[in-house]
Amino acid sequence: PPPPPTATITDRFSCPGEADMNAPRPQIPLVDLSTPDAKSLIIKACEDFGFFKVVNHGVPSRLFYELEAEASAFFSLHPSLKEAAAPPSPFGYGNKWIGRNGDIGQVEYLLLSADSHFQNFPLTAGKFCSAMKEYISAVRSMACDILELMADGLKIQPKETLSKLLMDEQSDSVFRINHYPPCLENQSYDDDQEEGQLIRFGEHTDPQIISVLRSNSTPGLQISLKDGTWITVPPDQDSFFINVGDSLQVMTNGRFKSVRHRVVTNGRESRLSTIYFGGPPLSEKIAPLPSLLMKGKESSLYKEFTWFEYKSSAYNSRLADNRLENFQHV
Ligand code: GA4
Repeated sequence: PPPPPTATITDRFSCPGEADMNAPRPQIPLVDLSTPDAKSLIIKACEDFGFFKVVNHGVPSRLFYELEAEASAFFSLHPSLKEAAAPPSPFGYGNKWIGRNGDIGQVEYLLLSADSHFQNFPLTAGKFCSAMKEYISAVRSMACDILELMADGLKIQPKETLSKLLMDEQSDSVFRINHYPPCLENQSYDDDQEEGQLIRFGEHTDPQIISVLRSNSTPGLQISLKDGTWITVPPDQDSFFINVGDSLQVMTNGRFKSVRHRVVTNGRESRLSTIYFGGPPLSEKIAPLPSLLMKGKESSLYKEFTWFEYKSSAYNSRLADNRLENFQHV
């Protein structure tokens, strides 16, 4: 049986570290992938936020609307049918429990390997699987374009240094679909209650290299700024949102920051999000890229480790933990 929860889903969103309401709120960085300044905007966004929004990404909207329709149909099935696809460890349907170490959220989800052919998954046939495959392949290719712009902007050669990790046959990438159903009457809050918000997916950073998120038009995503204040990301169903993951923070020797994020909703409308987590092969060594250590002038902030070692340690941690701490040089 899973360990007892240590937080409750009805925890009210109090605002420790909430920014001064009168202070100007920083805008989420926006990158138009079709413009020549995309490269420099991406670098700046990754340094300042570890997060940005992407437009003109070239992924046909048909792909995400088809996937959304299939995913909604799946989540509206009778619980016993969804449970047939459980547990989520390593891959399958999950409900409330996040990871294996006692974290919970008011969310149901599907967790799949983005690199397999969904073997061991009960819904391997049919439109849902083909929609996922098509979507994952388009999103992976966009993530690779972005990683190549990053490499170029950071003067890393060859420019495929980062993208090839996602294209590798052994790449350990994950695909996740999160569904936040409307809350029961007594769990949602009135408009006039300022703090009427529920934390649905607790704060965390993503362990991989890069994450690509797309959601429907229900708000919920928040990111943490460097000073610890939270800002709400206005939803945009036609755009993608990019997160720097822990591994990319290490490869850039801390120049890019993996972004802390969480999902907070008022529980009224249902939110659906799909996330591709681009990870390297398990045997890949994760370390600052030599060309970024400025010809030996800058020392590495991190101990060298393989993705397997980092992932194992991450999967044994709690959601909100600072997972890179154990891998930092003191
Ligand atoms: C966060 C990013 C991805 O959703 C995920 C998550 C994973 C899980 O849900 O099983 C983890 C979480 C994520 C990081 C710490 C561990 C593992 C839950 C958790 C408490 C699939 C991933 O790769 O790491």
